[in-house]
Amino acid sequence: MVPQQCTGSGAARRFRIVLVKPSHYDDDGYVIRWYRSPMPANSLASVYGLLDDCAQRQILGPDTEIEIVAIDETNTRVRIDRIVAEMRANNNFGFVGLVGVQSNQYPRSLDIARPLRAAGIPVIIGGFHVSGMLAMFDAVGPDLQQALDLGVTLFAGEAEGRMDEVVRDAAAGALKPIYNYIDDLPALEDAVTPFLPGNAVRKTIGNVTTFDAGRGCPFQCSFCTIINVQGRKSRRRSADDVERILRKNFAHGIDRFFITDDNFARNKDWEPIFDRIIKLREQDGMDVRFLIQVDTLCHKIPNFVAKAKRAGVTRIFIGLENINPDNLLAAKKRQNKITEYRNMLLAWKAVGIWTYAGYILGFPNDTPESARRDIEIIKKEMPLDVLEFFFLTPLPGSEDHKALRQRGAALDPDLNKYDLEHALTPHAHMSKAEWEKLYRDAWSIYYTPEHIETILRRAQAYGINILRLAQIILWFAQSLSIEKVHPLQGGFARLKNRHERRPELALEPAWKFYPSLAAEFVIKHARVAAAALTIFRIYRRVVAAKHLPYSDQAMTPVREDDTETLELFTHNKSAREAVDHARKVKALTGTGAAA
Ligand code: B12
Ligand code: SF4
Repeated sequence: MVPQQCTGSGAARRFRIVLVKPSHYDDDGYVIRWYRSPMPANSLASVYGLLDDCAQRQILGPDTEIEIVAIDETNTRVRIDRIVAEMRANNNFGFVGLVGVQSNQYPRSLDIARPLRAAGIPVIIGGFHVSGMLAMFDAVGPDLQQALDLGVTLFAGEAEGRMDEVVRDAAAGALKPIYNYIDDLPALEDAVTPFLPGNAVRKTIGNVTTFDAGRGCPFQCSFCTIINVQGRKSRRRSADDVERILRKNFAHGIDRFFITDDNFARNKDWEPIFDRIIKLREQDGMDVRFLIQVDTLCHKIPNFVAKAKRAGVTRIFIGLENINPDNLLAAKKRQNKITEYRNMLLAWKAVGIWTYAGYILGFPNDTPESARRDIEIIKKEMPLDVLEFFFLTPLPGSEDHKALRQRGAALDPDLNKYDLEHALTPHAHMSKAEWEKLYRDAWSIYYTPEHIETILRRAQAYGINILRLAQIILWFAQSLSIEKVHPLQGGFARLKNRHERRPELALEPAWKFYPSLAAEFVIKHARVAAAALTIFRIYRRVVAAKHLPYSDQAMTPVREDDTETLELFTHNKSAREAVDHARKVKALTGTGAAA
């Protein structure tokens, strides 16, 4: 493994840091890894940037150079034997950092840590699992205790402003068992910006990268981990920081960005940041483009949509979650008002920005029938492009998880499954099998050839680049059925190693493993080719009809009588009540969207 950062060459000692962003195991027990992953990991870039800054400042003194290696396991095999050999050659002077570890990646992280600890190498685990658990519970639970028993150090909270302490302790051989900064979140203005060296970025698909312009969200959704880990207060990077990040990447040919803020609309500096990007685009000729995550009320913020357009936002992601107000209320997602959904989507469409939305299956009032009906309503009445489905999941770090744990509810003990793609708790109206079937079916109910054609026709009418949209639809429509993973976990060309299997599962014999891997490869690629051909034909048909005007129910501007005629507002009692409530608010305040 070649170091990607060295400073102070000629120094007497080298402090070696290996950063690993772990992946997790698929349902057959193999590490999910791709020839190319979609984009660089922001958690890895953040931690790398902070350590690189330590190296530049020579915090261990001029006689000790700091050398950093960054590995993203979603696109690179982690060779534990090599890490052990290289560390041994350096007298174990350094540490391995397991970075941005989510709950579903925690079992894999322990499997990576075990042989490293056996070889005497210091290991630190940071990320949402450790932070989420220590944010919600006073005592260390059995999962974190397992790491502590191995001698692994846990880092909770954010590392901005704390990395010097960790590196100095590690160099002195005095790492503490736990660094807990969860109640002391750092300001981000002028904080070190995320950065990854070229060779860590090359194994991703395109000219896209990620950065966070801010952290924290003011809302209180009960399934959310962000508010308990990153807080409800908006902390953000300055417009100068954002410009620095954009210019640095642009100079390396990267001009597409995913701003990872969970809710950029509630970043208190969204406007100065957009203004600065508008200047970069309109005056300095930097054609940068963005995907941002926003909430369902963002269109009501004056200028937000218009400035997003000028700042080069081409796609937005919205946590729509559900169209049943009683479900939204149960999840404390009070800011999601079904009476605003169409206004919001039409506002984005009016400026030619395409929309991704997340839809959660398994809220308390969902049944297989109601969820199927809801998806059909969305197809007919809402101008949405890409829809993705998730299981309602009690993620460690969320209020839901804490409440279930405290009630002693049955929770699946395998953290590897906490990836929003598994049923983990009993549901009042569905058996586990029914819930799982609903999840699988949801994708095919939404992405029928007819509806793909409708999405493309609508998008064409709004002036959206439909070739790119068709490619993304191919990815989202097929990922689960062909690759058996959620599109957000996907990549290009799945790789598997026979020896990278969960230790609880047996090593498959070579005669069985390799032929089935080869067959799987051929079958998968044949299926992708067939699906691509189908979507390409639809695309050609839509392009051929370009000169014909197109409109449908979903594209129709919001009208006074929508609340009487659209199923979105009439399909059940709670939807009708939400409409009545919005009417009352409008009568009292003169605002609100309902007729
Ligand atoms: C962007 C993002 C994605 C992107 C990743 C894009 C990219 N390449 O970066 C996409 C959309 C692909 C994605 C996918 C998934 N994601 Co995601 N994602 C996020 C998001 C919004 C931001 C991550 C981020 O960059 N955070 C900022 C960094 C700086 O924070 P951080 O990782 O916590 O790191 C800091 C500290 O923890 C600490 N630290 C971390 N590691 C280390 C290591 C050491 C040694 C030290 C000292 C310190 C330290 O220092 C860092 C700097 O302060 C988070 C939510 C969030 N706000 O973080 C969800 C989040 C991490 N994702 C989550 C999930 C579940 C997933 C998926 C499983 C969903 C799915 N089914 O597809 C997949 C998994 C894919 C994968 N292979 O990782 C969950 C995890 C929850 C949990 N308890 O585990 C989160 C928290 C969102 C949620 N729903 O709650 N995700
Ligand atoms: S709006 Fe999103 S980030 Fe904010 S609390 Fe709800 S789920 Fe969390």
